[in-house]
Formats: sequence, C-alpha cells, structure tokens
Amino acid sequence: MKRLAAMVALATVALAGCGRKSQDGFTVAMMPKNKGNPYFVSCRKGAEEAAKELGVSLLWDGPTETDPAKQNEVVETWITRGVDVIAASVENRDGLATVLRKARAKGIKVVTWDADTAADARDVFVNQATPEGIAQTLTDRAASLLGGKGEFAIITASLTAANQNEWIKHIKARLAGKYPELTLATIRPSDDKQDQAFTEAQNILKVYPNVKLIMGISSPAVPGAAEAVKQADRRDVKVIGLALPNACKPYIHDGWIDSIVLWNTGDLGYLTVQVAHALGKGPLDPATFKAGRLGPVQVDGSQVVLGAPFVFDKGNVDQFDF
Ligand code: RAM
Repeated sequence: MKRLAAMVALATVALAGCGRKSQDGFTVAMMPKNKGNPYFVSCRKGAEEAAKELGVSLLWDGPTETDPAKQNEVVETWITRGVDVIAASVENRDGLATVLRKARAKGIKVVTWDADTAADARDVFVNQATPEGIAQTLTDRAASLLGGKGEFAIITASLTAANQNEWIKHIKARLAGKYPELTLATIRPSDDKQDQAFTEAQNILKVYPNVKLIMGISSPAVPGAAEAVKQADRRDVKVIGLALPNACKPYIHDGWIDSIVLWNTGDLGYLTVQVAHALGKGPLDPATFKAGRLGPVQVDGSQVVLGAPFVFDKGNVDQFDF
C-alpha cells in the first residue's frame, strides 16, 4: 500500500513537472524575449485567457533578462519534450532561426510573435501592428511636436532586436520622404531595461544639447527616458514612444511624456495562442479563421496582424490598466 502511495505521489510530481496537461494533451510553449519585462507580463495574461478558453496547456518560459543564448536553450528543451506548438518573441532574428528550423523539422509548428525570425524558420508571425503603421505614428508625432525640424534621438531595445530594427528602418524612410529637416541624432540601446534607458537618456541630454525629443521604442525605455528628463528638469525636451500606459501615467500627467503609442498587449498574447491552436490543429485557413473574442483578424500571407497602434495621452490614459 505504502509503495502504491509512493508511486502515485511520484507520478503526480512527474505530471506537475510537465505543467498542467489539457484534456486532449495539446501543448503550446510560449516564450517572451524576457520574463521580467512588464510588457511581456501583460502579454501573458491574454495568453492564459486564450489557453483556458481553448483547453490548451500553456507553458510559459524564457530568459529573465534579454539573453539570446537562453532562448536557444529553452527551445531545445521544448523540442526534447515534444510540445505541439512553439510560439516565440525572438530576441535575435538569425540567432534563433536554426533551432526553430530544427523544431519544424521534428513536426512542431512554430509561431513567432512580437518579434520575428527568418521566414523559413517559422510557420506564422503574429505581428502587433505593421512596421509602417508604427513608424508613421511615431515619426508624425515627433514631427508635429518639433514643428517639422530639429534633432531627436531614439532609445531602442538591443541593437540586434529584429522588431525594433524594422521599425527604425521605416522611421528613417518616413523622415527621408516627409521630414527632411528632422534629424535622427543618435540611436542608443537599452537592452529592454528601464535603468539602462535612464542612463542612456542622461548621456543623450549631455552629449546632444540640440536633441529636443527622445523616442523610446522599447517599452521600458520611455519611462526611463522620462525620469532622466525630469531629473535634469529639461522642460524643453519631449519624450514619446512605445510603452505601457501604467508605467507612464504619472509622467504623462506631469507633462514629461507627451504621448505613447501601443497595442493591447493582452490581446497580443491572446491572439498568439489562438493562432498557435488553429495552426496546431490543422491548416490555418485565413478565410475562416476567427481569433475567439477578437473575431476575424487580418492575415497577410504568413503574417497575422493584431491591428492599428493606439495613441495614449493625458486625455485617455487613465482609462487603461496594463
Ligand atoms: C519591448 C520589447 C518588445 C516591444 C515593445 C514595444 O518591451 O522589446 O519586443 O514590442 O518593447
């Protein structure tokens, strides 16, 4: 009897170690760039909501801070474990491609979300908004705040971050096409860390006295830059960028941040699990695909797009809680 009880206990531990199994044993393994970043914490909520709705077992794992090598290790573990779908927000586009190709070769479906890899290393990319849309919204806002001329700086995530680099490419194109008198003075990395962005912003203020606007395009960079501008009491410098409403509310109300742009991060996580489930269960048919409570969504080739980015400012930011 004792031995039986021990075996049951062991089996329970083994199952617990495998994560909560869904009814039909369908497992989606989902990876953020960085588990500690509040941006990804808020994406996870929506992912869990969709997993519950669909009866999917959701594994959530990844580096605790920006670390491409750790992303590789986690994917290797998931391949060994034989999950049904891997969904990754990719830190290093080419760095993760090889292991994702390996997963596909073993019959695992691969989704990228938030930040993409090489097209042949994944089945589908769930994009938060088009790079053109993100770049235009940010650049037009910067131009209107600076009266169409002068210098601004960008604080990005890492210098190799694929999504940020894609946005930068489109920001430069927008500048060249529409705002010839607006100059991008420098692009500094923050590795998706608020304190690093704070230090970078302090340096920008010192080294580039003509910079009158800092644009953070990694979510912790915006409150980081706002804190530096506030501490330097530089009312002549505006801060904008891609960031979470909750992290920016006090700075927006005090006028240090003019406005921020983002998408609903919970919906991005929710959509990713919906896509992963549809893909894992059969071919994803763009004509009939419905993403649960989000309904039909835009599918362009192998890309699913969440929607247009949204602008948060003093007038509306308090209506949002993420
Ligand atoms: C950061 C991450 C993420 C990006 C957002 C805007 O938190 O780098 O990839 O989409 O910012």
